[in-house]
Amino acid sequence: MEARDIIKQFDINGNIISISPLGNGHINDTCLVVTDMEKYTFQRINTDIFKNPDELMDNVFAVTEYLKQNYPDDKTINYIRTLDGKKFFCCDSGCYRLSVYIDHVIALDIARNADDFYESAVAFGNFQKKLSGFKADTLHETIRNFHNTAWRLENLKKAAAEDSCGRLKTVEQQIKFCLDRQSCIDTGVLLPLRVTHNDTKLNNVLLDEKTGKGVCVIDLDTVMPGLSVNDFGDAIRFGASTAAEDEKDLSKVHFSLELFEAYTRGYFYGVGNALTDDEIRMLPHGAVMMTYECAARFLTDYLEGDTYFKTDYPEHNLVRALTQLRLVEEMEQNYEKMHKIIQKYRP
Ligand code: GN1
Ligand code: MG
Repeated sequence: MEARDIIKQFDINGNIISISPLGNGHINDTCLVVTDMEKYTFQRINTDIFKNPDELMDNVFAVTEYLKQNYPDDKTINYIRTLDGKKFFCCDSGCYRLSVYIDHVIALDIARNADDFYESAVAFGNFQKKLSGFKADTLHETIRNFHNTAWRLENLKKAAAEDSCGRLKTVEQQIKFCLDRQSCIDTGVLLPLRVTHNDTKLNNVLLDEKTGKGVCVIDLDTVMPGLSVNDFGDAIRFGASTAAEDEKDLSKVHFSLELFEAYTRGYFYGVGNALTDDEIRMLPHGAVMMTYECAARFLTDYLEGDTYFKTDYPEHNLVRALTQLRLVEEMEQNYEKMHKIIQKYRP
């Protein structure tokens, strides 16, 4: 079915004028749809990764309905049902969903300055706080073991053992780096299970194009029970870097304590008193772990022939893994400084 005909299955206003690619997500395909009355975000759900789109869309609707009801003054993604009342539409070419496009915003792959990152932190901190009343056991686990770092490492080991694409020889040093840190994964500290976002990249917060203020948290596909420290950590992984996630020139990639501080300040402002002492203490560990885990995931995908993340060229996943490993190294060197900053801003 043509995109145009698929979009017409949804309860849209107006006649379609244009459909054009949107955003830089690594998983779903996203388009902007303009009609003579409204703009929409149209997405093809990657069902190789989200194997149960019914459960996925149940989660997304449950969370957005909850946010709209309880925080009506805040902007929340507004999903449009199909003409026959379904949450998404499937045909021979895939499964699709549609939401109202949020206008006059920007999504950044790299912070222009510390304020951008601060604003994203306020938004994610708030998001965490707002969902603290949401019943976690009503959510489906859209991807099992999503932030199970030990499991991710086992997958890396398997991919290395199989070496299905003959790429192992190019990444032996990087795999050793990961294996050397295996013992850091399990800290023995039991943290509370919360409803978390699980993909807190800077570009998953829309910022007002004029004021730079956080407008809306997007990409709710992995909202599941999880750990607050992982949400904090994943945001640091992506946003506290001086370069893009796929910067080829490693000399440009550094962990920025200034950006870390901006995020910490914004995050505590947003999340308020919602975290326990153990969680606060483990925030720097979350940053290292999420970066380490992401490196392991990119390396695994590289070894397996780039079947998970979208890639633009053959070494794309390797390039991404290398930036993450560089960040892990620098975070380790700055561990004590991170703790000091946490203490400075914690409630
Ligand atoms: C993917 O969909 P996107 O691009 O926001 C991935 C995240 C990774 C991220 C790395 C469902 O996020 O887990 O951290 O790429 N999402 C999924 O940039 O695997
Ligand atoms: Mg995204």
